[in-house]
Amino acid sequence: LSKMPSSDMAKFREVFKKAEKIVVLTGAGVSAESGVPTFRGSGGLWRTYKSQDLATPDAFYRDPSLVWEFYHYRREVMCTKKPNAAHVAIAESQALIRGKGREMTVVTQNIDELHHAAGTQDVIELHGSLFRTLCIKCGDTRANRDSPICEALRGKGAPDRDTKASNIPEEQLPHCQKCKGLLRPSVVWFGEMLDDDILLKAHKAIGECDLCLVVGTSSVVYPAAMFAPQVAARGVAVAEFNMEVTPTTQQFGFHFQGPCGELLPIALS
Ligand code: BJW
Ligand code: ZN
Repeated sequence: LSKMPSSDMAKFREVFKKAEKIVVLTGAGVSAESGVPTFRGSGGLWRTYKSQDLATPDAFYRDPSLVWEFYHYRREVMCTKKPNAAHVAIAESQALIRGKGREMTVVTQNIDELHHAAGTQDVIELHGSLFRTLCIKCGDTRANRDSPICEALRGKGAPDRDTKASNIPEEQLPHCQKCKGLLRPSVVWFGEMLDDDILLKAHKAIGECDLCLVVGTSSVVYPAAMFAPQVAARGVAVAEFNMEVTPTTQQFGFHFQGPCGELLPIALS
């Protein structure tokens, strides 16, 4: 018989104060209050495309110009966005907890680097970063914050549904400094494997933690979607912070419904 999760904040804070190894697993909802559209929310459309349709290797090989326009747009949007109260609460809490010899590991599905910007250390980025590139020829990966990332994309990428595709010739898209191969965003698309080292680190943190917070994720994308249920299956406390219930809510001990920018500063204070 499944029991409803508790929304007793005082009870959560007791568990939180005793925890030695905490994992905070985040998704797009943690950046929503910074004004970054979530993946599956109402702002998740770009032109006539669902984000899911462009975040695939097939889409990139079929039309690299279109997919670059989409990621260029999202890189440029991030120039105007700052960490919000949820990112800050997590970063400050990690510093305090580490100062006491305990551990907090942040595992994120986001590619926006806002956890870094807030000062969180050792962020495990499951799905890569908007601000890294990957060469499809030699595999070189490196940080890149150029704006625009190449001249041909300057002023391109407008999200309105009637914007025409720019059809930029492949030779004018971003290219590798080492081997001149075509670059792609260093993100994990549907059907692609997550990086082995990153997955290993995430599994270690998930396997060792004695408290897990799941913040702003719809919990539908694997393998990330099974991390918190795995923790709950060990009998360890899991607390979900989300505007809605998710397919995994029933498996967790705590569920706090509302904006995480309001809930986390209280929960982690
Ligand atoms: C708030 C809030 C506020 C809003 N406060 N909350 C097993 C079963 C079925 C399928 C699979 C499976 N294993 C693998 C698959 C296939 C696939 C998958 O999971 N598909 C499912 C959709 C069914 N997985 C993969 O392909 C993965 N690869 C893999 O497993 O390789 C091996 C393999 C390959 C092929 C077959 C089988 C195995 C790779 C997944 C990579 C995902 N990449 C993306 C794109 C990254 C780049 C980019 O951004 O462009 O990552 S997809 C997209 O979803 C993005 C996100 O990180 C990810 C998760 O989304 P998230 O963060 O949860 O966002 P939303 O928008 O969905 O939810 C926001 C939430 O916030 C909502 O709940 C709101 O309520 C809440 N919220 N405001 C608190 N203020
Ligand atoms: Zn290269």
